[in-house]
Amino acid sequence: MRSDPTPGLPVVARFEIRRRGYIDEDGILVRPLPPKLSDPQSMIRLYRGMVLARTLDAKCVALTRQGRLGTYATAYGQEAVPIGVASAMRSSDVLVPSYRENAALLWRGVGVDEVLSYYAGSERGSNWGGPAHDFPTSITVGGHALHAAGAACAMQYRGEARAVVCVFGDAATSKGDVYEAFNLAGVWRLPVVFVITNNQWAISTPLAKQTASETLAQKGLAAGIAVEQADGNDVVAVHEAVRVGLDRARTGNGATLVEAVTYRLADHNTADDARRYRDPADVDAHVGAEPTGRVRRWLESVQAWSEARQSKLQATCTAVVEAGVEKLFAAERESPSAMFDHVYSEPSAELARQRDAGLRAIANERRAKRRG
Ligand SMILES: Cc1ncc(C[n+]2csc(CCOP(=O)(O)OP(=O)(O)O)c2C)c(N)n1
Ligand SMILES: [Mg+2]
Repeated sequence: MRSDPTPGLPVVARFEIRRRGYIDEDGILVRPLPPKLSDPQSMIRLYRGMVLARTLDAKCVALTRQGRLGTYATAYGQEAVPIGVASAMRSSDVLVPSYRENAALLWRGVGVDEVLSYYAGSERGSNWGGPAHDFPTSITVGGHALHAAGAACAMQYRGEARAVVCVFGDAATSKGDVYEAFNLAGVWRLPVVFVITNNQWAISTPLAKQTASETLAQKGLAAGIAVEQADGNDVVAVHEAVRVGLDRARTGNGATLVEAVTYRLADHNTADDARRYRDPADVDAHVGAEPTGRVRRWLESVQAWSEARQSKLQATCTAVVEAGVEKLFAAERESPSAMFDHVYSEPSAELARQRDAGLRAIANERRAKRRG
């Protein structure tokens, strides 16, 4: 605590932040694995989820470079967060994701083609075959924390044994929306788990320029929320931290804030070039801690992995991604009016006016093109 108290004043409160971790960078256990994740098969599932996400991300960057997909933000080096989160959830729980949680969407049953549709500008990308109660991806930084608190409020009101998990970045924790969501979740003991993906960067702003807080987890303390930090490159640590939070939420014991500490190895997104503001040596210093290698090393140490299994897994993930890409581009093109269809159940007069004007303009343009 950065204070210089007058001597003799009594201490009225003390706080501490604990950090959770199981597998270190070398794949060595620093504490015993939780019972449900201690068998290699369940670790292989988590590993597969992360490798699939990385494969999808690499493909999406390539498609963007070819002009076939819109701007895309990868989760390269951060895959343990969405997979740790999703693997701890039940399908009846509600995920309120930001734009780096595609791995969680896949885990929860959203198709590769559906994830891609979002970045291809189609409304189908938010109307998926995964849980219909999950929220669409929030590009708006931090605004969705309020929706998460609202959804948790509804669950509490109805007496349901479900919970909400809301994921956002380090920069989101400097926003009023997020503090307000924490406050409501604390005072009403809402069944919600907030997960901060602390990847050290907000586009070109490093964490130290964004907040003077020692940890981001402590931002929940003032709201009376249970908080902890997790090694965000350790999929087991993220999974357990979220699982404990979900148990707390479902048993009526209130909200949790998990700060998952990781590092953004890639550019912010495909419209960014991080070399303009970030020393590549900083990136190099974090590569060794990335989340997939350590799980692989652990699996190898218990003789549950081999080069052959790795090749097979990679081939499967590539095939899944390629099939999704094919499905995306084979799909019938959506009418431009679709972008207005899901704003309200009934369009307002102003929205209808905009839609009709837009459709008329497109029709005129097409007619003009035909005339040559
Ligand atoms: C409300 C709002 N303000 C600004 C932006 C522009 N913006 C997009 S991503 C981003 C940085 C977010 O950083 P962080 O929360 O750490 O998430 P990360 O991208 O690192 O995962 C900003 C400022 C936005 N999308 N929404
Ligand atoms: Mg960030």
